[in-house]
Amino acid sequence: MTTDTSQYLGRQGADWWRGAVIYQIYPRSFQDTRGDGIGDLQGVIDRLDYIASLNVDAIWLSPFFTSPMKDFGYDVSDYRDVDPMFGTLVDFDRLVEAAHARGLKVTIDQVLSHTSDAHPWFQESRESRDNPRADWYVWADPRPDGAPPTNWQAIFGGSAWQWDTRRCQYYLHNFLVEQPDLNFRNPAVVEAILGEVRFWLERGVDGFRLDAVNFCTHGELKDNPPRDDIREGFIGVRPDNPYGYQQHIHDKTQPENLAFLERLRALLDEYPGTTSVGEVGDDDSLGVMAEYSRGGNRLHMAYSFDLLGERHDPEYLRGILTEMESRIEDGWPCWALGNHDVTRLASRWDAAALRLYLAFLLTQRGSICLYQGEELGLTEAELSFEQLVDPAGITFWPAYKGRDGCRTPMPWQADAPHGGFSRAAPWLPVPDAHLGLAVDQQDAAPDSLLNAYRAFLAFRRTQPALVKGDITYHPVRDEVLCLERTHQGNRLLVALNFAGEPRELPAPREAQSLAEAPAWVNGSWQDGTLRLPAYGIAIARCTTDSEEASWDV
Ligand code: TEU
Repeated sequence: MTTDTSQYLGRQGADWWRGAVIYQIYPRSFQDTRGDGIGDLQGVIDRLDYIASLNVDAIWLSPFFTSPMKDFGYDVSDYRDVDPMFGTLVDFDRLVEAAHARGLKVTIDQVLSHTSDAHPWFQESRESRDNPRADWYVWADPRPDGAPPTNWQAIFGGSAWQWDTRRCQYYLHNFLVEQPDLNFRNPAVVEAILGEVRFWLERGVDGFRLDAVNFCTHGELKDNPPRDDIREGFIGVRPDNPYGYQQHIHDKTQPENLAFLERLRALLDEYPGTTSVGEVGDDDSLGVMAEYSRGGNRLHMAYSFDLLGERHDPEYLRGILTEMESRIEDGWPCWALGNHDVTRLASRWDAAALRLYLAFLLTQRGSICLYQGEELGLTEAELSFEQLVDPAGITFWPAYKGRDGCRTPMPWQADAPHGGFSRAAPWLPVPDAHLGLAVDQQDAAPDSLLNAYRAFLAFRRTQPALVKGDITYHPVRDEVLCLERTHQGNRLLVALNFAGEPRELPAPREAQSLAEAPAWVNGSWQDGTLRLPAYGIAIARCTTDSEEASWDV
């Protein structure tokens, strides 16, 4: 193929983020250089060559800001500084410079919907009902009987309202008691928050992952109605958590939040080439992803938990993806199969099909997030109750074990203490089962999962149709999901066999296996027949003049 791919490499131009692959780093668990058992920014710097070797386009750093760490950094007490356990602002600046030198963009988490209760804004706000920041958080009087103002539930357990004895009022917290929600209905709060975001834009970041972005604006203080169809597999939405018993009509995803997103986008537009991806947790996440990312004046992208649950049959996956395509208009999705909030992919879906999942994820239309360790096939760590530190797991044990199992440290070296993560005992243990999967082991093995990720990511970069092309899905047949990506006359066919046994299907005669694809993309197209091994993958090119080539044979 003679197409000049340089403009599609995903790293160049102001829309580098469209179709980019973003590697999520959970700094506490990436690499410790200070010997305290907790990862740090210097550790990320030291491992940038590894990250660049994966052929990803960007990193997303989970929070490293000053924090009492009740929710491991998602409770920020100073938006403008680095927590001493992670290093300093100087380290951060060095990290940005070193990443850029390797062609990696740097995006950071912004936890704007709530602060830590140790944040000076909240400390002031809770002092009285008439201080200058009295209205910066969501305060409300009790009901006449002293009960909380509404029936809203916190995702991490209990009422979303916490009584405060100074003001003799309740404050709203959608997550932990120590994570009071900011009042985005107050224009002064919006101005202050935009100032915090500008601080990082001025420091040269390339974008933001916006935590729980649909929680920023709360609604009228009215009770949420009940629901009876509790879905499983999402944080908070589970039969053992009353958060899942309600329709979340009033507590989040309010139309007024759009005005905030538009202000935020206007700010980002002052810094060309920066981007944003909003995390959405809602009963209608796909609708909110579309609403938040369309129009060119809100977020650049949004992502949800729809591919982060237990279900992974091809009908389900196709259902989510086709619904997204039909609703997103000019918006842009971001997809992930793992993150720091959900059970590790290798333990959640079929461990035998990890190459299939990687090909599935990386052939979808949208940008992609990979979570550290996914490329190694790390399994969920089995921890005892005594080892847990995540408050969500401690509260809901044993029905829900929380998020520690997907947050254990990266294993770098099989024969080093703690897998080479730290000289000291880490904040969460490195499971023995992870040592055989350590980076040094997989680096040396050409057939390793790590090298499969590298190869597929390198291949994807050369295929504009996979990075930015349109997408169409065919009906699932015999557990085989078939899709097409088209871009400027190039047409790629992708077949993904979700069955644990081989499949043979009729296929367009014009389809020709793509020689550039990694060798383990092992299906074949021949004389109108597609042959796929168990969990096999096949990618073919159809020439432009074979538009009529059809799979519906
Ligand atoms: O998670 C947000 C979150 O859990 C919800 O938005 C989720 O989508 C919803 O429950 C599904 O219905 C983020 C972080 O990723 C997480 O680590 C933090 O603990 C949390 O916000 C609070 O900051």
